[in-house]
Amino acid sequence: MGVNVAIVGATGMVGRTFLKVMEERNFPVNKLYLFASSKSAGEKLYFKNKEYIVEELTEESFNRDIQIALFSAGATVSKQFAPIAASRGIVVIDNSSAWRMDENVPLVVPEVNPEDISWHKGIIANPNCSTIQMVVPLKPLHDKYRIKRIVVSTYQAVSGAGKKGIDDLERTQKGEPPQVFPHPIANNCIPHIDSFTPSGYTKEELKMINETKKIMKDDSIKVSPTTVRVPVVNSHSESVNVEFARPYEMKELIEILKNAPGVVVMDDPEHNLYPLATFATGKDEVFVGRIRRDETVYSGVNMWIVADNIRKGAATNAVQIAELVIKNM
Ligand code: 2RA
Repeated sequence: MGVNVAIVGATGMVGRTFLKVMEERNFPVNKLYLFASSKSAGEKLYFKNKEYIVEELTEESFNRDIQIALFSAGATVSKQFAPIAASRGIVVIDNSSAWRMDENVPLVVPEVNPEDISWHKGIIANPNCSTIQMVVPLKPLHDKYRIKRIVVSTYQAVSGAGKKGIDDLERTQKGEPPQVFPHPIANNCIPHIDSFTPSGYTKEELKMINETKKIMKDDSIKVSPTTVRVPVVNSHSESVNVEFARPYEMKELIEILKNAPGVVVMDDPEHNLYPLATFATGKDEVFVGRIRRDETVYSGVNMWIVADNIRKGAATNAVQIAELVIKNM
C-alpha cells in the first residue's frame, strides 16, 4: 500500500520532475492528484504510463484523502495554500522560499539533517538549490574539521528560473531582447539572481548564508556568497573556498568526501576530469572536483561543486524528504 500524493505546480519544470523522480525511485504512490493554476488545468501528465488530468488548485483541493503534498508553485501560492493543506493533516513539502526560515518549519537536506523531519508541524521546507548542493559535501567536513568560513561563487543555470529561463537563453541567443533576466543571458554572466536587498547582496545570496546556518545548525559558520547566472541550460556549478578551524590531511579529506552520502568525487586533473554541468544533468548526486589546498590560510580547501539544480536542487531532495516522512509515519 502506498500513500496518496498531491503535486501542486505539477506542470512546471520541478513539478514534472517530481513525477519522473517518484517513478524512478518507485515511490509508493497510491492515489495521485495533480494541481496547477487555472491556466494549466486540463493538461494531461503521465505517471507510470497512466494519464492524469491536471486540476485547478483551490482551497477545496485538499478536502481529499491526501497524506503528502509536494509544492513547487512559488512562494505566494505556498503562503496561501500550504497552511490549508497542513490544517487537513497533510504533510506539505514545499520547494519555495516561503517557509524556509520560519522557526516552526524544518529545512531539510536528507543527507545532512534527516533528524529535523521529526519536529515538523505539517510543513517541511526544501532548501534553495544552490544551498543544497553546497551543504551535502560540506557537512561531513564540518563535522570533522569545523568550518569557520565559506567563500562561494555560483555559476547558476537558466533552468533555475524555470522553463521561461531556458526560453530567455534561446531568445537572447537569437539576438532578441530579454524578457526574464535583466540583461541578455546569451554570452553573459549576470551577477544578479533574485532581487537586491539594501545590503547590496541579492536574496539568492542571503538564502545561501541563512539556509546554510539553519541546515547545519551552526550560526557561527560565515558564508560570503556571490551568485551569478550563466548561459548554461541546466545544473549549477559552484567555486567553494572553505576555511576550517582544525588542520586536515588531504588524503583523509578526500576519503571523507568519497564516503559522504550523495557525493561523488570526480577529481583527476591529469585526465581533465572534473565535474561539468552537462555530466551532472539528469543525475541525483552532488559532484565534487578540483579539490586543492588553499595555501593562503592556516587550514583551507578549494573545490568545484556541480549538481542538477532541478533534481538534487529541488525535486529529488523533496522526494527524499517524502521518503523520510513515510518512514516516520
Ligand atoms: C535559481 N535558485 O537558480 C534559484 C531557483 N530556486 O534561480
